[in-house]
Amino acid sequence: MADTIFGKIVRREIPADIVYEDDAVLAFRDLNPQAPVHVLFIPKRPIATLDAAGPNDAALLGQLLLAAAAYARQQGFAEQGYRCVINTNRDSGQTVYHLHVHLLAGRAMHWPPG
Ligand code: DGP
Repeated sequence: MADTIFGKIVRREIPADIVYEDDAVLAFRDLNPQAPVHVLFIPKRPIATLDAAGPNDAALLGQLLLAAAAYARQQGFAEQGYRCVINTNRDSGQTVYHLHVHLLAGRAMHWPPG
């Protein structure tokens, strides 16, 4: 897949406010936050979209979600609630084609989303 701005963040070629890292996952604050807490969880090994993921990516996708959930618990907002979003392709509003989980928290959110 084509390199993206998130690939540059993984390689530390551009700065980001990194809040979590392990062998497979990197998490950093969104540049354009949509909630008081807005963190992006990305796989270090890039996958362009959820639509491009396959059975070989199953464990990695699980790691992303579990890392987001653990962060929410550690930061103390899990019980109050949060939202995880994976925008996928054009109609969802995906702009960076390196799969990422948006973790949003710190305010009440509406459903259905716009
Ligand atoms: P999406 O629309 O789902 O593809 O979300 C991409 C998000 O990435 C968007 O909320 C803004 C964020 N973003 C874009 N460029 C950068 C960047 O260089 N640094 C950081 N921290 N976030 C970025």
